[in-house]
Amino acid sequence: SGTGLEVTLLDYGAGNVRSVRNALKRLGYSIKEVTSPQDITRAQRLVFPGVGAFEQCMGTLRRYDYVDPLRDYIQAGRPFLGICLGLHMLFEGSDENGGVEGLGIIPGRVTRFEDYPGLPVPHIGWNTLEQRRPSSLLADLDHRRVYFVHSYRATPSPGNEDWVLSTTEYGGPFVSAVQRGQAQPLDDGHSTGLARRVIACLDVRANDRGDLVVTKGDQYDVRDKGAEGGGDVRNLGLPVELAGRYFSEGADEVSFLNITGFRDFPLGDMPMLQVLRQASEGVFVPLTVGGGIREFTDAQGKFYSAVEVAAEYFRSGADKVSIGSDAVDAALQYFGSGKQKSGNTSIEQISWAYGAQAVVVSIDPRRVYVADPSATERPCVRTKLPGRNGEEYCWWQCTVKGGREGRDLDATELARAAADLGAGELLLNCIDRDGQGNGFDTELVAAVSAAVTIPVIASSGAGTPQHFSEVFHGTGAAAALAAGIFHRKEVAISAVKQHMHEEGIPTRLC
Ligand code: 1PR
Repeated sequence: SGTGLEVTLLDYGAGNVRSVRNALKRLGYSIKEVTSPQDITRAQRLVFPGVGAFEQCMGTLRRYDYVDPLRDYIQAGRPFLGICLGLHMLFEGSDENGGVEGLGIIPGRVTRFEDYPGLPVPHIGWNTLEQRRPSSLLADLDHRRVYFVHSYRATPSPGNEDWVLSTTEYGGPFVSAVQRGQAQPLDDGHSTGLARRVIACLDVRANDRGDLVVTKGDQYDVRDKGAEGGGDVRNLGLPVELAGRYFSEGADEVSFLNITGFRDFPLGDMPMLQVLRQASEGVFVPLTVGGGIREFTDAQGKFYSAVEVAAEYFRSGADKVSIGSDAVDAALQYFGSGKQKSGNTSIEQISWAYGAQAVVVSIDPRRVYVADPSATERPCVRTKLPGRNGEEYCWWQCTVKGGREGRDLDATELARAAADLGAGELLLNCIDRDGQGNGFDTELVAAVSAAVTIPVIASSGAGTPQHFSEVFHGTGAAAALAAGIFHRKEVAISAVKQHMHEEGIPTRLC
């Protein structure tokens, strides 16, 4: 506990620092912001939660003349906690953004993970710290798993071995923590390695009275069947309350999807930003927000870039943003120009500014059956679940605007384009399975996870804990997401994880 103590926080304005702020407050610290180089020099304990891309981070430190005071402060051995980029920038430099120099305090460079089969990049999720030397710093960690989300890492070498406190295994060891100091090694006998994630998803929209509620569709239809067609928007609870419940029940991440974001100006949607701000005060697992992440011109003619829209969500507590409809347009533009990267799509711009790990592309596909692959130009697979007329082949048509309009693009094509443009993860829904409770579309998940080297989140259709082991055993999914069964308390997150553990699937048991 830090009751009564002051922490100086170096927030240089990129990414989500709110979670660190909230954690410090929860521990009882008061927070002083760095607003001048002198604030660094005078700090008693300095926390640097580096978020985003290396060049943005170092560029901002240089612009505000923070580099020398920061280097002097750390070299003097004064209390410093660097998180993520706050660790990376201690090294000599990084290959990210074409090569950028760091503070040069620890020997070694930060390089990109190499592509190994079955190991998607970015490395995302709860992985284990292998302690290299005694330290009390890690003593309170439950089961030694912590959450990672990054494409770049430093590796241990003879030059930096005095610094390395822990390494983590992902296609070889990388440096996950460094320390100047001592204490006890840990061995608690729990499973190790990157855990497969279980994600709770909240589809959020305003009901007919204008209140923001968590809703849930059947194949994307979120209205109860009324006497004359569309009834009320289903209300399964309040977003902040449900997010808090899922955090305490052991969800590895929580996602909010503003499902009508495609038609409203998201920055006008203050309640959604408010939801994020409140949720991030009590939810200490990563939060993703989707819906309406794209550039926008408001009614007064003021233009907002996709990066500005995303920035507002990051500032409000989101760790990642999820792009749906706009990613489909970007992929069509990409294929239309012979796989040229224009640099002006929302995926590219947000990825450049905040790093690939902050950009999720949400795919909303629907099965299209064909009797023969020659009947379509889209890539087909032979399916074990033939269509109504006995068709043995299918492809998965991408849609926009919450499934309202289809495009001539297969889910695997969108996946490849998104990954090439800089997305760090795919949220793979399936309209046919959404809300049906009869399991994930494992054929779809297998096809998409085989098409890319970034992590794929399987979504839509979970009805039982067995559906999770089915998708993890049968496909390359890195995570699985569910909504309805958790909202209606039909299956507990702990029951899913217990089942995964019994099936030998690495999971973070709480
Ligand atoms: O297009 O960038 O504005 O983003 C809109 C976002 O909202 C997309 O991520 C899209 O998936 C989502 N969305 C739009 N309409 C709906 C709808 O349901 N009418 N929801 C919608 C997507 C699917 C999952 C759901 C899983 C699991 N919902 O989020 O949570 O299918 O459900 P289950 O476990 O109950 O089967 P843009």
